[in-house]
Amino acid sequence: MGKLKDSFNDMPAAGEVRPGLKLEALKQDIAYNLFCLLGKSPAAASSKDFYTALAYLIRGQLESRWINTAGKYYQQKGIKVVCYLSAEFLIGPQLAKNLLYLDLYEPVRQALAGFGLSLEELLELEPEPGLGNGGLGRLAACYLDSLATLGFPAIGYGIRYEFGIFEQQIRDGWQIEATDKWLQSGCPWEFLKPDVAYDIKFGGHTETSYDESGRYRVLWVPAQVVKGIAADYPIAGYKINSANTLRLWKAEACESFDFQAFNMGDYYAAVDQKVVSENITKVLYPNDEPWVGKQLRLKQQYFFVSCSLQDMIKLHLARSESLEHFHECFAVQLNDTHPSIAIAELMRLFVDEHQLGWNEAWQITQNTFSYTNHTLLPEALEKWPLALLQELLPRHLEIIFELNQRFLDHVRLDHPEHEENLANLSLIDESGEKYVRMAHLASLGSHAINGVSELHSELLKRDVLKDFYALMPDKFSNKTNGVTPRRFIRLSNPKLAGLITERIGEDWLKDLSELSRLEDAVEDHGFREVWRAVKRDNKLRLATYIKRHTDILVDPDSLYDVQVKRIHEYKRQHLNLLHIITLYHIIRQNQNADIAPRTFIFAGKAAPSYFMAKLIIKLIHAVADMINRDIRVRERLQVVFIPNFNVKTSHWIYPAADLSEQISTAGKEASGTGNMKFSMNGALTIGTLDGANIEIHKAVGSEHFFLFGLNADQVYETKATGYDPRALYSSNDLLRESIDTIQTGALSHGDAEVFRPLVKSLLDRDEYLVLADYQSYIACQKDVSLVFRDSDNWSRKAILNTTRMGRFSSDRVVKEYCHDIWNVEPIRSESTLNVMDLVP
Ligand code: 26W
Repeated sequence: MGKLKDSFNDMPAAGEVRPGLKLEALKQDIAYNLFCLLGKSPAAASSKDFYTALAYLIRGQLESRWINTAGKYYQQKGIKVVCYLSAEFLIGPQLAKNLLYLDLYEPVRQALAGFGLSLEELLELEPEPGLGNGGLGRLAACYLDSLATLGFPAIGYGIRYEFGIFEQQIRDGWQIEATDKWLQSGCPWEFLKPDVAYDIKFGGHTETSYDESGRYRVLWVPAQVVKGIAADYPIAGYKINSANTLRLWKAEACESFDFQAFNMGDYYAAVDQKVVSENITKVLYPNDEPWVGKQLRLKQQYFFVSCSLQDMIKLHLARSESLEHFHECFAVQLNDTHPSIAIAELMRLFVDEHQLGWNEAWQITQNTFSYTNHTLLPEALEKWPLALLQELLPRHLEIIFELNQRFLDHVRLDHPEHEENLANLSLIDESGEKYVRMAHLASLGSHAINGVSELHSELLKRDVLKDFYALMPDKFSNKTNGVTPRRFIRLSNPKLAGLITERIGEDWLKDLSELSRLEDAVEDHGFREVWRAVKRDNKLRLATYIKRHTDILVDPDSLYDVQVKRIHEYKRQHLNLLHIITLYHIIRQNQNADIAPRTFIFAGKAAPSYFMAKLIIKLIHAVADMINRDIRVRERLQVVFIPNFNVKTSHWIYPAADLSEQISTAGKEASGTGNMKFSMNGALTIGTLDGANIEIHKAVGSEHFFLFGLNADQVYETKATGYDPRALYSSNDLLRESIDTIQTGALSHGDAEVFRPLVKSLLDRDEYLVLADYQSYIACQKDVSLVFRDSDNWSRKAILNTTRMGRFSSDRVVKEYCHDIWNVEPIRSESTLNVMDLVP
């Protein structure tokens, strides 16, 4: 113990980097890590080795503030901790962020230069933890960043997928999914904690009895038990000496090798348990929006939820708090319905495992949970078949039935005016094979429900959850999404960040509303020139990236027209393509047509089982082939698809865009967050009145936003009053010509079959009103070309877009959650804790 005491005592105080961690010391430490971690000398080490050695050095630097913060959770009584439950966390590459947050970026760049290495090159080697599909997962990561930076005590709870979102490769224009081996050479940011482990039950049956005090008791006799162990990741705050924790759960077999089976020569049985158990956290489900009711998906959801709630109860009891105060110590956010089985699980833990009374347990449960909905698409709303729940989670099904019974009785007795809504309110969908509506369970079991943009929250109250809103309106609020400016401006666009800081100082990085102080710079001609130069540099940089990854050379002086997001029919990448084909025909028909040179940049993954989305990727490549090969047009039009869109790729794209495509059918995109990242980086938006576009349009000013298309009410009207897309096809020449180009095989070497399903869906149903918005979109794009011609005026608008995006920081919305829903206070950071007091 003495020795330990000494080594701990010379630990640097929280936030203070190890003394002498100057250039020489940094180089020594890197060399030391190469030697003791990898057994390599600097001379023999590869760049990947240097990356690993550096990453472990930086993680060490994070530890003191991390341990310091964790200590406070334990020590300070009555601290309320936010627990963000999400099946997805798209945290992105960590090294550059941690270097920035530790203020070590420059010193490390120089130290590496001392080894003849470029920091940028090393950063490109970092595998990205692709533990999410898109918007929902990235939002969770932005919120963890803001919670840490604002000093709020928080834990992110999720799943440690061994294989994350697939790597997208393109073969002959088609998406190919490759396994994502992000853990191949380990992850330096991960701290596996085998001692933090919980047993998770599945299947089996329940047995009821009355205990000695006559209390009704239910015992769950599981068919399978799996172990969940913690993998912790430090989530540093920006320029604050605290760090929160992302705790991801890994499934393991309770018994990883069955020796008896082995002795009997049944080698498969010997490892069967191991395989079955570990399968639970093997891979991320790559679909966002279309929901698939796979048993393994439910196992994944219950697994991480039960680990997380057991972990919270252990921490709670370790702080010698009693369970009746649980909701005063933990605010648990449900990131969509994916973790919503947590409501039944907390009831089980309270009632069955900790003998709380039902009503008391229910009170605490409702006060603990809050639920965010991220989608209105009916096909994305989760509903689990009763049969599957009966088989996998028999006790939870009992609890859900009991909750439902009491809920419907409560409505009948206390709200008879809602009697006729009982079937719509019920947790059980009695149609077909009967399902549990997870959005209803989440809404009933939470004290707060919110949407992610003003329009979305309105539609939630008017549509998906209208009966719950009618019954419990006070629970509902809106929390318009936000994004972290640290990663999406400072880290990915350092030149722009430098320009802003030069003008208004750097407080904007912790308070984005400061950007409005940049407004007067718009009138400064010099500032506009530098602004344009920064944008051009970023466009050049992206051009090199595109050349390297697609072998297409784009013109950095053309208008970069960018649409990057998951491929989905409601996001209407195919409407964007109709515009491109239309421009192609206009130029072909009139070489002197006044069309500003444009480079159309697409990126995004399609869910592997989503046929139409994959066909749209193929069509993007077919249009690119046709245009990029056509010498008559390619001076003015180019089309590029950047493969494998993820957080890392996005760092190259958002800073380089001139025009941000946010063209979803109004009422379908819950919020969007890419729209915010583009505007913050000085891109102008062409978009519909959908999701957060509406609030961006309001913030930046209608004269600095290219608005088009039907709004949500008009979409509803158009559909309600009988919509005939074929009529539009026949009555609009340019539209018809463009669609014919797709269906005649002109884009597919004469094979008219390949795109038929897409054209058919457009002409028969056009579910997402692509044809209805075509003309307005084309006209709006014409304005874009005209405005872009005057580059100085364009940069005025671009600057105003950036200066007016303060509200869309994740810091603003996290403060709203903390104040309105979670009711948590930031931890006072001055009180540094002596880590020794932590060692039991
Ligand atoms: C069960 C399959 C599944 C998986 C993920 C269904 C639904 C989802 C997510 C809710 C999809 C998603 O990422 N939604 C996006 O969430 C963002 C963050 O709030 C919003 O900005 C986007 O508009 C919304 O599409």
